[in-house]
Amino acid sequence: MNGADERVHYRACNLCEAMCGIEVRVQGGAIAAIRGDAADPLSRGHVCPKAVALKDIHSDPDRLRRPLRRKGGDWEEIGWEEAFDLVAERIRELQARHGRDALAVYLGNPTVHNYGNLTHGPAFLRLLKTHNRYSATSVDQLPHQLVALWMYGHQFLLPIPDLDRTQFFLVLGANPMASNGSLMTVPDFPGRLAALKARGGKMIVIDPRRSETARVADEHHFIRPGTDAALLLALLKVIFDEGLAQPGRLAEFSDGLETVRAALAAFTPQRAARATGIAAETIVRLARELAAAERAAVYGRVGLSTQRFGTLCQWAIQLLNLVTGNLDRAGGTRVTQPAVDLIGARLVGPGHYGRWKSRVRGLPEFAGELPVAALAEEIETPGAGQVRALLTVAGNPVLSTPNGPRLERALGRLAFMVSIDFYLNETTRHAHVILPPTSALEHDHYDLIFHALAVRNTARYSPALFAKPAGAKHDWEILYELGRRLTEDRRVRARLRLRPDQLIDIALQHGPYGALRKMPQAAVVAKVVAQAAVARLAPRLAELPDRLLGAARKFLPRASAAPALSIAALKAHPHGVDLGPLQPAFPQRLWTKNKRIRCAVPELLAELPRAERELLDAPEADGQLRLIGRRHVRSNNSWMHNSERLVKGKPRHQLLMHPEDLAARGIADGARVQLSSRTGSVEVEVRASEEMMRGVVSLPHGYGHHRPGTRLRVAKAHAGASINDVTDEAWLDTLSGNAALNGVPVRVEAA
Ligand SMILES: Nc1nc2c(c(=O)[nH]1)N[C@H]1C(S)=C(S)[C@@H](COP(=O)(O)OP(=O)(O)OC[C@H]3O[C@@H](n4cnc5c(=O)[nH]c(N)nc54)[C@H](O)[C@@H]3O)O[C@H]1N2
Ligand SMILES: Nc1nc2c(c(=O)[nH]1)N[C@H]1C(S)=C(S)[C@@H](COP(=O)(O)OP(=O)(O)OC[C@H]3O[C@@H](n4cnc5c(=O)[nH]c(N)nc54)[C@H](O)[C@@H]3O)O[C@H]1N2
Ligand code: SF4
Ligand SMILES: [Mo]
Repeated sequence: MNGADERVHYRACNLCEAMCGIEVRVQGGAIAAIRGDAADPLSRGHVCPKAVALKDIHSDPDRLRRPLRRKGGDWEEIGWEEAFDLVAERIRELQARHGRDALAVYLGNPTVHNYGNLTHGPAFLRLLKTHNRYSATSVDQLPHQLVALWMYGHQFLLPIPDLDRTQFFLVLGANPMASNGSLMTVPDFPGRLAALKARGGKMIVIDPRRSETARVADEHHFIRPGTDAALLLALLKVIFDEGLAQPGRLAEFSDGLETVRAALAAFTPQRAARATGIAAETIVRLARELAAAERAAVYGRVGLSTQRFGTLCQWAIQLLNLVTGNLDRAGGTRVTQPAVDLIGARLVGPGHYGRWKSRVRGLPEFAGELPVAALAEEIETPGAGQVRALLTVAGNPVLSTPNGPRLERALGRLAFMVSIDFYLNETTRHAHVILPPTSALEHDHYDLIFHALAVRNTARYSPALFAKPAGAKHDWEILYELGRRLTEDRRVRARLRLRPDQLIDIALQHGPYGALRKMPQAAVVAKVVAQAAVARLAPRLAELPDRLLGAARKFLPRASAAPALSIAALKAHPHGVDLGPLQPAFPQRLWTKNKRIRCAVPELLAELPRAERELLDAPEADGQLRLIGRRHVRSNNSWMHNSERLVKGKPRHQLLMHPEDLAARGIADGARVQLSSRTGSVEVEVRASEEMMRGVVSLPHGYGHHRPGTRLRVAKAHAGASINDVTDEAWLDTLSGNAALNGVPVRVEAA
């Protein structure tokens, strides 16, 4: 191989939220090596073992490259035009016959890791005009967004821990050592934690399992699954009762703190101790330390949002950060200033709640989506509005949503199902047509979502590494092709025809919010006027053919004197650009009408009596085993277990259980056990583990690849069992409708 054949390509890994910069060496058209990009201002050279899987996915013979149509018990490859016509025809026909809501849509997690789906998804979904929209949001972060809407007026005003400056980091229900952070884009968590400790800071972890993150913490406390709301509200109460609340300038634009204080009477440290298993003295000490810390951040993630009182937990976290004066403070928690300001550029709306309810169970919509825990019953239950067709995009709900087997049976009853996905897996095997998009390395990328959730403001554009193969389609092109067949609206069709980078270029030129703040008032006004013009013109631009678009943009006013970002500017900086640490943003960026923070949210206050009954009055340690989930750095949700290099070594999908809990049942370490719940039962191998709290068992999600009819070469040893065969679609965070995937009551018996 001579040097001329070799090239180096820089991009961001899009497999998880950390968006690490990577350096890819290509030799003779094949990837020779993938390593961290030391010049990336955010990730600074960090990568995890999953980065190499980008290559494995790209070259995976299991990855679909041509549309498939189900034919009896088998599949046949068909052409794109035929596939698009067929899908559009079936959707049109079913919606015409049974109404718009007869079509349901499920968007999976990689939707947010693929910017073409983000630039084109919303416009496409709108034209389908269905109320039956579902996504991975309601098995994940819905409570965060709901609380942000209620308190700050916008679902996407999500304060992020300012990890690089904090001195006191209280982590609940998150394991960034394995997950690399979530709603906190934080590549190189280990390095950043080391820096925190080196400057005298402290990390405390609350988790029913002594997780990888708990192991490197200064303190770890076990907590009974699902009881975090009791702990958090007790912390808040101690801070109020002891006169430690010091919201500082936040008090000037926060309403209802007094009402909140008055509503906490029941949540004493003693009663919280009984509920959580954390000693009352510890709760009091943690409250005092949190209040005394100069710069502190309280952070709770998946373990907290996917439990019975998930929304209450996220509210209590916001309040703790607020009353200690840490919200919007350096080293506390702050909203970000992304180069593409999703909120300011109105790429994400503020959201709404409860405008309609799911047909069968009456669960509330949020931001136009219904909780996915209701999808199976919406397919099964006859009547007007019954779901008869389903489109899935980048999702595997059979493995990732509660009571997967029920959903699986329901999928088998659909009149039509189409999946935009490049694997024939546990979910897509039920489709009638599968439309496979290009691999991540065949398209360009800009992290619209994760730049907006990162611990530092940076921007990075990744061009495609490989040219799109002949006869391949990107996700956005698939949406465009379907869209233009399903609508007569010329504007919508024109809008869908624009490439993602053209749309993002317009958004980038709105400029970072941070730059706005530093400008003199007159310049700000000038810029806002200019921005409004751009915003008004942008949809019109969509109607222009490519050739005219470039010309038209020249006449648009440049946003500001500050060097405006653009796709071209980012291309000139292949490692990304640094836009600096998180900046203050409140009250200016609050989206509430009165520009004030709403603390006393009536819906949440109304939850307190229920929390008191179910958490504080519940019999102490009811003897019931509780099931929780976990993640591993060498596994990614449900879809990368066929990368041999990634899963190699001993299987990691055993049920973890405390040795004494095993002994009490006469079960040996390594035995096969039956794990059962109200909804179902799976057989798994059990592993004795001192890292588990007594009475709690842990199983990772995303396994269960033994199902027939898939085209995945997952080695038998790595097939595992699906935790969501035993999670419960009726076990919810009632306020939001988010699935309570953690804390599910279960039994474990020898198989
Ligand atoms: N390697 C890897 N990285 C990933 C993913 C992956 O699958 N693999 N998935 C990505 C996705 S989609 C997401 S959303 C993020 C999630 O990122 P994280 O939120 O960090 O998710 P987990 O690693 O599941 O950590 C959840 C923790 O909550 C604990 N827990 C469970 N129940 C409770 C409870 O009741 N109370 C408390 N206090 N703790 C509880 C669990 O023991 C676990 O340690 O990770 C992302 N990154
Ligand atoms: N019990 C339990 N269940 C959980 C969780 C838990 O902690 N415990 N975590 C929950 C969380 S946080 C999440 S986010 C969900 C994830 O749930 P889902 O999003 O439903 O599932 P994934 O496993 O992420 O599946 C992703 C699918 O997208 C496809 N795909 C990958 N990249 C692309 C792409 O670029 N384009 C297209 N079109 N398809 C692509 C893959 O082939 C795969 O089929 O699982 C949830 N389920
Ligand atoms: S942590 Fe791993 S999977 Fe996540 S972006 Fe970085 S390299 Fe990719
Ligand atoms: Mo997630």
